[in-house]
Amino acid sequence: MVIIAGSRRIRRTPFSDGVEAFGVKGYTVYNHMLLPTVFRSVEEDYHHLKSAVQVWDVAVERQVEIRGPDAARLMQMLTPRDLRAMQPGMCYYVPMVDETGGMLNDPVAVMIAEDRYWVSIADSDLLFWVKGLAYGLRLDVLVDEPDVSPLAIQGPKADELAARVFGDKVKDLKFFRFGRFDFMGQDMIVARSGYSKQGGFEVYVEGGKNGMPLWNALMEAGKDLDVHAGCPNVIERIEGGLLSYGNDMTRDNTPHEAGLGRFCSTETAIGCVGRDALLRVSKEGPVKQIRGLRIEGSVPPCDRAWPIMDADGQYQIGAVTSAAWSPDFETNVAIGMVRMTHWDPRTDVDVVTQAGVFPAVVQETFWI
Ligand code: THG
Repeated sequence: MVIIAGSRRIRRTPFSDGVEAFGVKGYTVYNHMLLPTVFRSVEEDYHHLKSAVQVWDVAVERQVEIRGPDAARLMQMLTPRDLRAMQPGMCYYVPMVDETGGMLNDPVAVMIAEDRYWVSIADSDLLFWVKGLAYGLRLDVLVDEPDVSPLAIQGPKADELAARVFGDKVKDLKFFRFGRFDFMGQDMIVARSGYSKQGGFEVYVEGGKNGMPLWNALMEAGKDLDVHAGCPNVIERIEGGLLSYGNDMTRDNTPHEAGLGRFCSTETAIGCVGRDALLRVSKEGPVKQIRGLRIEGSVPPCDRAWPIMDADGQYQIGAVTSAAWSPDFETNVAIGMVRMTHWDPRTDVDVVTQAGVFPAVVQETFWI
C-alpha cells in the first residue's frame, strides 16, 4: 500500500499528535478521518491487546447528535431495534436501515437525556440521512456533528487504568452503560463499551482541546501496566465476530443477513422507516447470512471481497469480506456472507483470493 497524502478532507483527530508520537505505522480513512491500523505489527498489537491495556484514538466514531422534543421519535424511525425501554445512561447497539431495510450504519446509540441522543457511527455519512428525515418531516430537532471524540481504553487491565484516572467508581459501570466522571475539573462521559472483546471503556471527549491532556494522563498513569497506544485490531475483531460496516455488510444487506436479527424487534419498532420491508424478511428469514469461516493456507491481505465457491468449484455461494491469520487459533479467521445452502457448520467451501484458491470451512460460531 502507498502512503495516504494528508489533506483537510482527511481530518486529523484531537489525539493524532499522541498517536504519531507513539510511532503509528499505518492509517486507514474512516468517516473522512484518520484511523490508526497498526503500531508495532498487527500481531504484536494483538498479543498486547489481549494481555495488557491500550489507549485507542477512535475519534472516527463520530457522533450524530439528535436534540429536541422529537429526538426519541426520530431515533425510532432510524432503527428496527425497539427503543422504548432505553433510558438516559444507556447505550444500545442499533442497526440502522433505509426504507428498503438495507443497512445504512451499525452505530452505538448513547442516550444522554430524554431529548438528546448521540449516534456513534460506523463508516458512512449517516448525518445526511438523519438531517434529511428531520427536515423533510419538519421534526422539532437539531441534528449535527458535535465536537466529541471517543478515546477507548481496551484490554484486560482497562479497569485498573481507568480507575487510576477517573476513580474506583468507574469500575462499577455495567456493560453498555455510561456515567459522568471528573477529569481535571472536566465532566466526561465514560461508557463500558468498545470495539474489542477484551473489555474496557470509551470516553466521549467533549472539546478537541481536552483530547491530549486525557491521552497524556492515561499514558502516564499506565506506565507500570505497560500501556500502549493501540487501535481496533483486525485479528481480534474477527475472532470476536465484530462486524465492520462497508466491509462485512453494506446497504445491500438487511440486519438479518448481517446476523443482527437479535438486535431487531421489528414487530414493535413502530415508526421505523424500514419496518414494512423488514417485517417481510424477518418472517421468512434471510437466504444468506454472516458466518465465521476458517481458511487454510497462506492467504493474502483481504482488501476486496473474495468469492466463496461450493466444494466442486461450480457455483458462487458467498463472499469473504474480512480475514486474518490468528496466532491464538492457528488458522486464518474470516467473516463472510454465505448462502443458506452452504451455511451449516463444517461445510467445506473454496475461497477465491487474488493469490489463488484456498479451502475453507464454515464455523458454528466466532472464536471469542
Ligand atoms: N463504539 C462506539 N461507536 C462505534 C463503535 C464502537 N461506532 C463505530 C462502530 N464501533 C460501530 N460498530 C459496532 C460493532 C459492534 C459493537 C459496537 C459497535 C459491539 N458489539 C458487541 C458484540 O457484538 O459482542 C455487543 C453488542 C451488545 O450486546 O449490545 O460492541 O465500538 N462508541
